[in-house]
Amino acid sequence: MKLIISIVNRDDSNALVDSLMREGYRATVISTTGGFLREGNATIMVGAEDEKTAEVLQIIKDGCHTRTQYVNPLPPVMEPGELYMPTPVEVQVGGAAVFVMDVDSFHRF
Ligand code: 2BA
Ligand code: 2BA
Repeated sequence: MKLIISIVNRDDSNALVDSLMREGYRATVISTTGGFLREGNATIMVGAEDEKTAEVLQIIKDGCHTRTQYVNPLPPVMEPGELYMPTPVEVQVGGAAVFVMDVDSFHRF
């Protein structure tokens, strides 16, 4: 069995979970925050049989869209009297950051 952990844009998470459910997978959704943008995203955990991994990855790939977002970088250390004009930088956000892990055992009690 594998545990597939995917960090996705919050806007994509509902439709993605719907797609996973439609295909008979089980999932758990956790509300998370990205360390860089400090914006809410969603972490979706799917426990699935090894041979189903490719299909789960394909559903995630199909359900997540890459976006361009502009962020203001953290300001540098300033001397008194210095002026800092923030210049937004472009970052690519999403589709999904996915980790696949081996599961030693799975129990339901
Ligand atoms: P954030 O940390 O908020 O990052 C949002 C996007 O900002 C990233 O998109 C990436 O394009 C950019 N970014 C992040 N850290 C950066 C840095 N140090 N320098 C320059 N640009 C940076 P994604 O790579 O698609 O990641 C989306 C979210 O997935 C991330 O949100 C984070 O919550 C998670 N994530 C991505 N890679 C991860 C990893 N290796 N470990 C844990 N979480 C990860
Ligand atoms: P839920 O997804 O809200 O599922 C609640 C209960 O509904 C499940 O209880 C199960 O009896 C049923 N169920 C869920 N998905 C189903 C499906 N695709 N087909 C038929 N029945 C389904 P539990 O199996 O005891 O799961 C309780 C909670 O544990 C789940 O809440 C989910 O958050 C998590 N979970 C269970 N198995 C998981 C897995 N393989 N991967 C990720 N999360 C899992």
